[in-house]
Amino acid sequence: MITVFGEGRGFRVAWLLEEMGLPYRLRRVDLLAGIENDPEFLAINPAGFIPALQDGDVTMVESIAIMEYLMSRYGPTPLAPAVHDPAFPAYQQFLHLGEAGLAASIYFVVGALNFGPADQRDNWSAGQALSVYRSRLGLVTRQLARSPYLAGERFTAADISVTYALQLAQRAGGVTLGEVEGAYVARTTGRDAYQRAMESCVDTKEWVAKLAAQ
Ligand SMILES: N[C@@H](CCC(=O)N[C@@H](CS)C(=O)NCC(=O)O)C(=O)O
Repeated sequence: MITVFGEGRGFRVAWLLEEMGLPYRLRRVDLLAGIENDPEFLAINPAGFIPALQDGDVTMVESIAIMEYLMSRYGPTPLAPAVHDPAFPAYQQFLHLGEAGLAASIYFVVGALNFGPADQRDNWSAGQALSVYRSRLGLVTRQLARSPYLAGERFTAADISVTYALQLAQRAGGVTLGEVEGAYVARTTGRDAYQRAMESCVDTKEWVAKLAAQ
């Protein structure tokens, strides 16, 4: 049985697993409770961040690498265009830009805004991270003017990667999505597999509800 440790970016993995129809279990990891209190998880990922994956004797971290592993191991799947498919270059680029360009930078803005001391919420590093996020977002906006999904006409794992980042920015990064990005997120999150992942990721669901009530 595939086990996904932790939500946060683990939501991407759960969504992908739902899209692929693969059974999995989610093992809760509570970062706020202090990861030092979770020795079982630290044995899986001594660096203490989420998500992690366990699949038989395979243990992995990094949400995008985990998605690539699952699609290669249990594919082929239309979520990952083949290497000679004309959609492949854009797919590959946006799959990684969703984390390396977007989520990795907005994550620090989210941290500063939600957990930082009041006088540090707008510090230089948070400003730089936001400006990196915005510049990468420009590439997403340009691509969405060309096609409904980031790799073209079809939904792929690149859309899972980027949708997660856009939602993180919108929910907790103080970012308002533009019309094009908003319509895109409505399109990607309207999928049944997204809804099923939301049902199974109870911490994410609870966090989203809490933010919406604020
Ligand atoms: N690039 C990694 C980022 C992982 C990451 O930063 N996860 C956050 C939660 S979504 C976390 O565990 N933060 C606590 C820490 O880094 O110690 C991925 O895509 O999996």
